[in-house]
Amino acid sequence: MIRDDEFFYGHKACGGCGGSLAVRIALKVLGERTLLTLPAGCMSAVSFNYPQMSYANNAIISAFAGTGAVMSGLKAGAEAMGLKDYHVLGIAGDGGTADIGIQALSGLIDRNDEGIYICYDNEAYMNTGIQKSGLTPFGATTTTTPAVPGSRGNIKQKKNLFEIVAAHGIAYAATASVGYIEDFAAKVARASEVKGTSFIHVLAPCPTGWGIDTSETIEVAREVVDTGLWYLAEYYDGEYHLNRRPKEFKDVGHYIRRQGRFKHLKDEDINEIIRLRDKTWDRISGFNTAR
Ligand SMILES: Cc1ncc(C[n+]2csc(CCOP(=O)(O)OP(=O)(O)O)c2C)c(N)n1
Ligand code: SF4
Ligand SMILES: [Mg+2]
Repeated sequence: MIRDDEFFYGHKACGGCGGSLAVRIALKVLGERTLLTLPAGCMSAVSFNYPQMSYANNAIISAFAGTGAVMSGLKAGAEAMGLKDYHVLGIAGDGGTADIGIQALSGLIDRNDEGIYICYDNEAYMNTGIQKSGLTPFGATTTTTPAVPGSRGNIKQKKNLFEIVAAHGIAYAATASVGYIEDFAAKVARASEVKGTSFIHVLAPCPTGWGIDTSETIEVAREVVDTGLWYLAEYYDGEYHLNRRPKEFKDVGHYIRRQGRFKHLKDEDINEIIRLRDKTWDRISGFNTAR
């Protein structure tokens, strides 16, 4: 049950932006009494355009590396002011979370300060023109991993951010996709009930950087889950839980071929992506089944 109220509107995100959908839904779940911090990245660049601000709740833009630290500051400030019934929320991109912000995130979890950290993952530094981040997938072309003749684009795999976070012994962590929006909304609600730090890693396609049509965002965000290239899971009570265990995976080739960022890939590269996926599923198939 989410509110009819909108807390994120009038922003300048591109049509079909998956990140802006994640922000909108998270705020509809959490409501008006949410103290939000965002670092540099698309979701702040499109929304803090003086004299306009696109958040109807309390929101601030912070330094690129600082989301986790600013969340602790917001919590301490709210306590000092004697506020009641509020949420502390940090929303940062993949670069702002898995790369430059990882130290502040680790410190936040270590302190176990109460707040929800959402990483919207569009798989590159989009706001500055599509550079590779630690969460860019194998094979993607970016301006810093360009697909020139004889190259596959990015040769690294995504960091396993979900399990890096879980390894801290966090009370609650989850993966999600804007393609399964009810699942994401339910996870935001669960995260908001945690006494301590909680974390959600939501995959959020970017038509501009991925080379898809603006109408394809949701379809692609579902397909990445249905092909097994992204898994929906939670970590709580010290254990991993899988939300979906597809009996059969959808065609990886179809997912790859529809995106401009992968158009240089050959059949053997797609086979490599399938091999890496299968290796991941060999490992995670031992996860519990989620509640
Ligand atoms: C210390 C610092 N380094 C670099 C930048 C430039 N910068 C601003 S946004 C951005 C990219 C953010 O990427 P990501 O966190 O993935 O968010 P996205 O733009 O993809 O939404 C960069 C490199 C900055 N603002 N501060
Ligand atoms: S570049 Fe991508 S992430 Fe940034 S606003 Fe546009 S669609 Fe959204
Ligand atoms: Mg990004």
